[in-house]
Amino acid sequence: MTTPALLPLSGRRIPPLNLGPPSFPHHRATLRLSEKFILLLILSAFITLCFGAFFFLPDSSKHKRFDLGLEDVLIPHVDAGKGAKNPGVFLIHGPDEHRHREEEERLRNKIRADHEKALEEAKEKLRKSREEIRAEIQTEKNKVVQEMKIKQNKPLPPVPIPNLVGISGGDPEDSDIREKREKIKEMMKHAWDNYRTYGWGHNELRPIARKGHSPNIFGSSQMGATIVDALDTLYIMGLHAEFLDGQRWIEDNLDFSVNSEVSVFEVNIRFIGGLLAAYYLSGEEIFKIKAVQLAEKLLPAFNTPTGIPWAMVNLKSGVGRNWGWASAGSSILAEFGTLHMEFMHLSYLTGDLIYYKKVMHIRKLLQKMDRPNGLYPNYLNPRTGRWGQYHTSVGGLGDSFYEYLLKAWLMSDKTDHEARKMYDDAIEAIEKHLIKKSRGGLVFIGEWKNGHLEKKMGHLACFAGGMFALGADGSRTDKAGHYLELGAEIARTCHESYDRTALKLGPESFKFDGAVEAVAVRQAEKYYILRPEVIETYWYLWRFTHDPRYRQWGWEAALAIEKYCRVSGGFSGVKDVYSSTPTHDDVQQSFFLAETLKYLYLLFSGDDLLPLEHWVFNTEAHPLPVLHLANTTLSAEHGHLAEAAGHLMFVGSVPLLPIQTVQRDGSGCSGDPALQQRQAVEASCGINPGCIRGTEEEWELTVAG
Ligand code: DMJ
Repeated sequence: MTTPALLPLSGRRIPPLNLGPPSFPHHRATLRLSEKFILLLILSAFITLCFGAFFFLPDSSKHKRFDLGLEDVLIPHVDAGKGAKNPGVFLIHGPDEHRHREEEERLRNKIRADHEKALEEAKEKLRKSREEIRAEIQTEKNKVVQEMKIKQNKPLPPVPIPNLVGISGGDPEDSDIREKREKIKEMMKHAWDNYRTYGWGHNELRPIARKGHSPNIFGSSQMGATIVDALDTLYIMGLHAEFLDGQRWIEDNLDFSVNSEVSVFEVNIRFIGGLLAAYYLSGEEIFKIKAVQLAEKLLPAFNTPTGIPWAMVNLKSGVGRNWGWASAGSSILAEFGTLHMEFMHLSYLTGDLIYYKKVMHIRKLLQKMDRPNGLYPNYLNPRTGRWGQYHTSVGGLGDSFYEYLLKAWLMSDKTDHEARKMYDDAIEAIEKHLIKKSRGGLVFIGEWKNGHLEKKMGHLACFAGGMFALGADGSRTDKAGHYLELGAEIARTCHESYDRTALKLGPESFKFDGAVEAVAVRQAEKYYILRPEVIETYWYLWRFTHDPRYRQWGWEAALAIEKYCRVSGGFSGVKDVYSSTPTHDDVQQSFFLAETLKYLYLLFSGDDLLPLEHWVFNTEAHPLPVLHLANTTLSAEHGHLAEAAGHLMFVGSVPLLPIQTVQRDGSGCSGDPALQQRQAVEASCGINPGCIRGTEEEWELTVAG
């Protein structure tokens, strides 16, 4: 039986394959179906190969083909000379001549640019100091280690969760206050719902354009900054469905392996602070895991010759750099000095000392430096370890550095005396050189610029009223009353800066010059971008004094925000607080949900919601629990801590000690005399038995503290 030919075989006969004795010993003019199939396969494989070779081979091999003379076939002919109007100018024939010419040009430019870039890089390398090259190598190494860690996705070891007091409640008894609190909650809902509808996943919202907004501090990726920043506010307001929605987005979408250059400071205070607070409030592990993953991505920023981190870091490459505008390539005091709270919690939660070491190193370095008039300048060069321009402020560029010194002490259950001393010293110098009273009797904080006091106070500096009140208790001899009073004076001045505007909202900065008091003079300083600092100060003063004026002032601000900043798509900043017909800036800042609305809500809540003896708010208003571990660590009833290897504990008045898995009989400790000495100190602290892990350097730090 012959099989009908499927393909015309041009009369050629193909002999049958000799695979054994043929069942029908005869010659055939046609092929069997299976044979045809095999032939078809071979043919199609050949065709695929030919096409594949052309389309999928690397560019360079295509170029080689051109070199072999195929360019005439594959690209239109390029002709110079004779017929050309301008000799030396090439004429390209063919319908796509323009496109091809551009393509060629692009290719040439790319090669030229790559070449120049490589040259520049080589030159740059030669210019670098040994330390810098070493730091770069370290960055690379760390990156590899971190990537491995992340890949392993190890669950974090369990640690005892600090005492979490007052994570809900605070219902006011007074019906008027209850109503006000409800109103603030409604404002939060409006801000969140609109972000949910128009900006979901973007970093912030443009409430008028009704679309996402991405400020450069969060890099080029959509990292949902508003979601992360708002979570704890949603939680304490009891907006649990919204909280869950945010949590799901984080679980499914929040990814830090992105090629994006972010601000180390902003990402720390908003993301790490926000995630840690969400973790402590809700107990959901995912927040802790994400916080740690992100923190690992920030670590390369510390690989500078001095260990003072860069302002920005690329989350993927780990390459860091500073803001172009910062004095002589400096890092900023308020940025590298506002990592302590979050990093201490990271070390506590992971048992990894690296975070603790990074921030303690910064502290040690600052302690060693001379300070003009006892003041910390805002700029420090991370390459040389020298101060940049002598500019000191309690507002932008300096603010939260002072705040974190105080809060490091509070967060350590008041055992980190070193931080408290640094805070007290700094505040004394600030009071002496920067705090003045205006002719009209308003106390303000000026800025020190190259040996001269500028009588200008920023909105940002208004947070200091709350800081002075918070630091009053525990201040040097007989000064508690004084600092509470100073806090109240700053609150009054900042309230005046609001009250003297058309909108009853404060400008970005205001002057005290002759007749002008607490008023912005330059147009560029008249905006209000939904900032929280003044309301933050009202809240702290309310908690410490219960003076009703603070609730009244807070309510005035809330009404003004509602009236002038609310739009149907959310809340927006305004460009001029002195104009009764405001223009909106069309940005709903993430800190509006994290801070402004949270402080307002707390202002109209009872003190039992997030009590200040148990919680310390980071500079983005994310509450972190006080680590009350001093007398409980390793005691019999806290045996579980002893089992959690490599975790941190507070020992009496010293900062943090790393501990090894503790053996109750003391066994397992090294015979090293230094370790034995540590054990002796440990025993004298009432922690017995146990042994301590860590290098000499850490130990010295601990004892010195
Ligand atoms: C917030 O991100 C933080 O409060 C920071 O410390 C300073 N400024 C903004 C809000 O104004």
